[in-house]
Amino acid sequence: MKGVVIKSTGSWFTVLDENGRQINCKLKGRFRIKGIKTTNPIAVGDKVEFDIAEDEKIGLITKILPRHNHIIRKSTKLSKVSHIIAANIDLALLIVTIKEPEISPGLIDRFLVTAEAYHITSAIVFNKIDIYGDVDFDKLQKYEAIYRAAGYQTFRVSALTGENIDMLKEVIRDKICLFSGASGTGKSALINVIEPGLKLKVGDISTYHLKGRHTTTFPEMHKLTGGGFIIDTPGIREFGLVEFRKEEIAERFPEMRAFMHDCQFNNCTHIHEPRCAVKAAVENGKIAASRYESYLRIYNDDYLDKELWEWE
Ligand SMILES: Nc1nc2c(ncn2[C@@H]2O[C@H](COP(=O)(O)OP(=O)(O)O)[C@@H](O)[C@H]2O)c(=O)[nH]1
Ligand SMILES: [Mg+2]
Ligand SMILES: [Zn+2]
Repeated sequence: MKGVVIKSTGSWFTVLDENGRQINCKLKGRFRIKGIKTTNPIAVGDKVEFDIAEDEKIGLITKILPRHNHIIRKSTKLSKVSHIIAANIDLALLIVTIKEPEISPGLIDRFLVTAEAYHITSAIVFNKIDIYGDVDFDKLQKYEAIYRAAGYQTFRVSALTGENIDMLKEVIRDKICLFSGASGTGKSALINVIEPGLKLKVGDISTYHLKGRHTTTFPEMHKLTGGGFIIDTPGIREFGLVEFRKEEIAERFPEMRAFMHDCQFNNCTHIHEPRCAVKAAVENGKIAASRYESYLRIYNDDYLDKELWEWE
């Protein structure tokens, strides 16, 4: 039998089968996944095969089907062992707000770059448009222009008034969708308007800080009535400390990727080299200055262990 893992405690797994039944499963024997040293072999989003005897209530997972991506967390940047947070994510939505709390462009870029490294499609959702004034909408337009030019979809929504929620539902339909973003941006409120039956707590201060830095958490996947799943809780922290080789960072900026082949040197870092097509694109406005600045900051490792990890 086949199914998808919707909940994991590390040793027990809730598997949703093709008929919509939920079965508690254990692993048959020990699993090892080639090339990954991990504390847990299976995570939410994993597609598995399992056996269950007719008179039994507990299933045995016999096989993990190939993943098209997965996100991990490491206890430290240099740690060799990682913890798999979720697998087979079709879309990562970054929830941001122009105000309450104020948007952080650096964090947006770091998130998008990480999603690129994981080969996960991502998009930006601007929530709380019900409280924006003229100045906020001006800012919003600037952000939309920057990220659309870079190749990302953006959405304007309000969990409070329900504006554009139907559009958002359409976007996430039939997908495994991850909701991420800083505390207070309205992730729980949005998930509740998308799927009212879930009744997630809204307005709660993140309990993350109380749990401490290296606590292992197992996110849950919520099935949507309209088809698809939402993975709740992964803050940017759960997105993992991806180790970038410096020379690959530029490739994680789609708009830089589009120009870098025209640089004079094929090992161009786009920082100090002559005849750099990326720098030329920044100078003539084809690449946003803020995106290029984020590139430099990530290149110089400026984000690590700073505000980034203060996200949920
Ligand atoms: N005005 C307004 N407030 C919102 C909206 N969405 C969420 N909030 C409020 O923002 C606060 C944080 O929401 P919550 O969903 O807990 O954020 P989370 O930390 O990202 O899960 C709560 O007080 C919500 O009522 C919105 O669209 N408009
Ligand atoms: Mg929340
Ligand atoms: Zn260059």
